[in-house]
Amino acid sequence: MARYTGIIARYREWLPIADDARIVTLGEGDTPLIRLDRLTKTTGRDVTIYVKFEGLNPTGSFKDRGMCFAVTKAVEAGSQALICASTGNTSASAAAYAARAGLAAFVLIPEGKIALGKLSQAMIHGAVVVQIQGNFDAGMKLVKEIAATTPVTLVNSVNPYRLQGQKTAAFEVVDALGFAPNYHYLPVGNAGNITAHWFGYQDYARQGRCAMPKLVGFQAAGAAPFVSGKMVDDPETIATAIRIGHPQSWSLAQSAKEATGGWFGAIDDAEILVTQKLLAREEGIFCEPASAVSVAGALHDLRAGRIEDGATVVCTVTGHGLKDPDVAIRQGGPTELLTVTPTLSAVRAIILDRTG
Ligand code: AN7
Repeated sequence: MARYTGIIARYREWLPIADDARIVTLGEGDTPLIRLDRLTKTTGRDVTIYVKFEGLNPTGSFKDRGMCFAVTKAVEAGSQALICASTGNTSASAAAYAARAGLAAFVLIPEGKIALGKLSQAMIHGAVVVQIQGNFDAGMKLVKEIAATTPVTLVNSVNPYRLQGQKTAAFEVVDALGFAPNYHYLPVGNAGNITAHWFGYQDYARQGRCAMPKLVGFQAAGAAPFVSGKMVDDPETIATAIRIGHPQSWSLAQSAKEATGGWFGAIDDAEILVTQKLLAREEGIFCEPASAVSVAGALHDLRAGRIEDGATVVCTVTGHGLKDPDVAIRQGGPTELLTVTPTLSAVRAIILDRTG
């Protein structure tokens, strides 16, 4: 088998790219589709649930698919610099792909509201990190204006190439299963990813490769404009990745929902944390808080009887848990980190206590 070299090589015929283009790749994509055996059993329902673990991309989130394509197209256009606003993952991915391409990267992040792992990524890859005293939505407004008047390429998901790259995740699901799931759950912030999945499934459906799944988007309760039907000015959630009140792909995501017969829902912070821990402890899947929202949504809808027996459900888990070590450590609680003298008796006492 040939060496895997990323989403453009794998899905070139489905992407608008010239034959002689210089491809900027870190081997993104080809992420595992993991069946949730233990968690599915707890629902008592006859369904099959898979996680598409996008946290296993090169920078630890699904953004790498879109960034690979957007940066490849930026290089093709002769761009020298990238810019984005970000809740963290986009900045990490932009910084890495910019480094790979030899471009400058400028990233605007909300001060104090980005997970530690993401900040470390943007910094080590050499991006110019600008913290703004405002939220993601304020940063987004700024970078759009700057990109319109300055020679920098905007690589947020309003850049259409981002969604083209990200649609390859839907292709992989169908290629892995041999069919499309009945339901595909995604965490929603700007709604770029749910839109990209709609594009991907549409591409395959048009060629008769699959039927359309219902696309279901879940948000954090404190940042859920798609559920309330109106923009949120002060979004707040522990899932900082999706702390977004003014989604950029508003109407496209509404269309994705309506065209596929899907819906939107919300999960509060307490349930987000419970689900993050469940995935880690019952299935060995460590995701960041925002990513647990898709699985929480599916479990919620299963309990509510909204999904029929026999259904196949895919939940996209968008980012790796190592992105946000602070939340993970707080999830453990003080009683789970033990300190003892380095003696046989002390260690043995703990083990006997916990296995007895
Ligand atoms: C882990 O990095 O918007 O609905 O600036 O990092 O396509 O916006 C991140 C979004 C879900 C939501 N899960 O995806 C950013 C940013 C994780 C994320 C989303 C994000 P979209």
